Amino acid sequence: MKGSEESYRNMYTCMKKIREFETTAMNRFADGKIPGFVHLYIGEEAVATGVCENLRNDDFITSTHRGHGHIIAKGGDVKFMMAELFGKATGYCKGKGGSMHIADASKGILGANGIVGAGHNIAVGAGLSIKLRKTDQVCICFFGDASTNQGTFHEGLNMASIWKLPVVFVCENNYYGISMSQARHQAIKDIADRAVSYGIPGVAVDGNDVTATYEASREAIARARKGLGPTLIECKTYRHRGHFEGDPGTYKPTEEQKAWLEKDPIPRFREFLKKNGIMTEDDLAKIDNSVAEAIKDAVRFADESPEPDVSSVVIDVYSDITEEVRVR
Ligand SMILES: Cc1ncc(C[n+]2csc(CCOP(=O)(O)OP(=O)(O)O)c2C)c(N)n1
Ligand SMILES: [Mg+2]
Repeated sequence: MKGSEESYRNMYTCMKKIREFETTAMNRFADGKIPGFVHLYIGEEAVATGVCENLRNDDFITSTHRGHGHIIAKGGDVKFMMAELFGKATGYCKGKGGSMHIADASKGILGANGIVGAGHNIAVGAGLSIKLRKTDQVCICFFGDASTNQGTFHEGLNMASIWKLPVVFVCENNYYGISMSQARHQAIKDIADRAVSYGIPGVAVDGNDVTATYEASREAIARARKGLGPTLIECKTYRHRGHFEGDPGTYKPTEEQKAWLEKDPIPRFREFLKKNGIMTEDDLAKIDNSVAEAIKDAVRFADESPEPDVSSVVIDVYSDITEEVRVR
């Protein structure tokens, strides 16, 4: 047991917060409250949580279409996130971006992203900026298994390795790209092996064990801060839901789903904390309650917020919009 008690507490709270946010989004989507698409992170909480516990506010992350967990773990505000999902004027993108465009530059959150594989080179850009500014910040690039077949993955790792950029590439291998299993979309088992081509360290860890994601990323982040270059970390995990809400996920074998549910990262960490005398059932229940309250507050805030005014429809949508067009 290497982590501090404070880190363990933070990580339990963070995983619960993500789960509560996602379960609420799932229910409100089913009620018809949330327009557009939502891709939930339920089951994968230990990845974003363990990694981001090692970050500072001035570090950066890039995210994906399945971004809620990354954003919460990096300190995103759940009230503004929920309002954005509800399409309200108080949301992160003033209700015009939805789940896949949430960003918060004040916290180094460089954006969720609907384009699979787009984050790799945004992270390389952030890494280059850190290097040129000579700071000891890092950028974490989160991405899925299927995105490692995109050219951007290979281009990104190549540039980051040759320039020794402070980027940690964190692959969330949940074994599926939509309905296509990993075994059908690539001929390798461990995505971490792809690091060899770029002469950088590659490690595969149990992505449902938050202590493992925390430890592996701690080492990679320390390395990056010292100017020793990038690392590829593969976190083996599983999404409990379909690819997006509305996908029944019938392509996932029942036995496979059952086996992964037994490895759910949250009950597992709960047991670990109790068994090692780090937290009691009472401590954990207090966190559960306060997290549930925070998410209820976020829903209340989103529910009570106004819809965006129609006059704002083109504002912040085009980068070269003129003042004249704005006021019309
Ligand atoms: C460039 C591009 N190609 C295809 C898609 C359609 N698409 C959306 S999500 C997805 C699968 C992504 O799988 P993975 O990278 O493993 O992430 P996961 O959904 O499993 O978290 C695809 C193909 C897209 N959004 N962007
Ligand atoms: Mg995947």
